[in-house]
Amino acid sequence: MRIDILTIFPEMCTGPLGLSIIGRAQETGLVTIAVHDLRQWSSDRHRRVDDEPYGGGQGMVMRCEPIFAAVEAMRTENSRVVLMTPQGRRMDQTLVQFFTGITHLIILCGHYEGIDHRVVEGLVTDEVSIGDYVLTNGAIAANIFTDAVVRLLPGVLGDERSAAEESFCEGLIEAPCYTRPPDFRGMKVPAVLVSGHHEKIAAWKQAESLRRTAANRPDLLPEQ
Ligand code: 6GU
Repeated sequence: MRIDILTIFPEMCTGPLGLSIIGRAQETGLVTIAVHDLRQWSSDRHRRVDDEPYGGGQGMVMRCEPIFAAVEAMRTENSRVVLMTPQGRRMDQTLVQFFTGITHLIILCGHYEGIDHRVVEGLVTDEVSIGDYVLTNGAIAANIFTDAVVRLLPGVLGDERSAAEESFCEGLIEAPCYTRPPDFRGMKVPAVLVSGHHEKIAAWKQAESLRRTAANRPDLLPEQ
């Protein structure tokens, strides 16, 4: 998979995506991530990428020209052009899985009050929001989207089971986990986990998973 990220704050993406599991996935060639400064495609004397909104109103709007120039320079027949925007479809694991099947993602990071709507109509294939709250900058959302997609690519997680067994895969929250020591300040690891009894451990995990889902995410429980 190749991912091109277009932003006016490239360092907001290169830092976070260059480390840990996503950083290693890039080093081993499982994914290529290129972060581009949108100002490169501004023909404006001052490299401006924003302007005042028609019809008045608060803030500035991102201009069409640099975004069309950039996307037209990099897209192919296999590209999807994803706009990170709080007005997009709310991301969940099902949407993330859909994007793992795409060979080329171009991610546009919004900023300011918004983006000229001709970009949405003329270039964008998918509008994605990472949740119902507002960020200052789409680059932060692009990191989250990229991380969620790339970690599902074959070979990125060392243990192939990790992605399949984790939270949300079966629609429930995972059971809690523990490591040494068995007693920390009087807080003990549940006895069943150190019992070595695999069936009892599996039953305990199932019950804890249900209990924690009911407490934290009742919306995930199947209808009665
Ligand atoms: Cl994708 N961008 C911004 N600026 N805020 C958001 C978002 C995206 N998703 C949720 N809030």
